[in-house]
Amino acid sequence: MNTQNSRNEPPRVLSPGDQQFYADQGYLVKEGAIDQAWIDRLNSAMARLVDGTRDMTKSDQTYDLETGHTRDTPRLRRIAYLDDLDPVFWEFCKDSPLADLAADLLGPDLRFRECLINFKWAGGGQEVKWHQDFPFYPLTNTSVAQFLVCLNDVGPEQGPLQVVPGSHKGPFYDHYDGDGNWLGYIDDKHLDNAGLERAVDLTGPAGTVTVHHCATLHASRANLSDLGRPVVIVTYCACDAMAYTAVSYPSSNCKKVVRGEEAKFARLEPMQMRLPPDWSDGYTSIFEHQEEEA
Ligand SMILES: O=C(O)CCC(=O)C(=O)O
Repeated sequence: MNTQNSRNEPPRVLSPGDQQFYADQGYLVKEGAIDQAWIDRLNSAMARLVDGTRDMTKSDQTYDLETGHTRDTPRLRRIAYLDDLDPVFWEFCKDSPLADLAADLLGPDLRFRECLINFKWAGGGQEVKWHQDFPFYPLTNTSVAQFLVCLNDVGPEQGPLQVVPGSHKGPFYDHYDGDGNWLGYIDDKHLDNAGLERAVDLTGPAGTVTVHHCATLHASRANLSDLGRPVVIVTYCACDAMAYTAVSYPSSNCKKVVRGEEAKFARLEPMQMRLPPDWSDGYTSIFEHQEEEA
């Protein structure tokens, strides 16, 4: 993992202790990382997008509707391509403290990959099964991570993200079944010694940012509470991490440099990584893949 700042610049928003915690544990939780003014703007933009789905009757590559979605009671699992849908989201990805936080963990030369919302709607929002992110989008090195921004307060009853501390130092797991079908999760039979009993819930008030390393084992329970759990998810990577495969949500901003400079060299970590399916003709969402295969 490369959490070192190769230009020896001081961290922008994190402490050296935060950086060390991430390097050791493969995740970090920062309460108050995003201020209320940003959270209000993001919530308003999200509400406008949800409102625009009222007449939709089936999911497409941008809007992933949950069973039970109607005009009067919209229910969604995910909206992708946020940075193209509303300028507030692109401004957030490039100009907010989130990119500074990401640069403190992934390196000063930082590339944007994607921005989406996972909703976990109140009263049943779907679980996400155990998986690692890197097998979905292998790059030449592992300086890539997902940053989740809580738009509501998130407690244990709302299906928060769960991670297994330290699991980023362990193996990459296969996300296929025995017949070579993509599952989008890790089959239970591989998880006996994965340390799931040590998993921790990543909770916090609105404005909390959680980040997990691309090899960290993570999942989340269904949201059976009466309070939704919308999180904006932004994926950044180091500029010298080059993609081996198509990006799931290739927005017009995908791969733009948001901090520092474009890379002159690719940095390669030795690895043997089973490639995901080719999504260059379109990706739907992890919820759909996991549901199909369940
Ligand atoms: O929204 C969640 O709880 C899980 C997010 C996640 O792991 C994913 O979308 O890949």
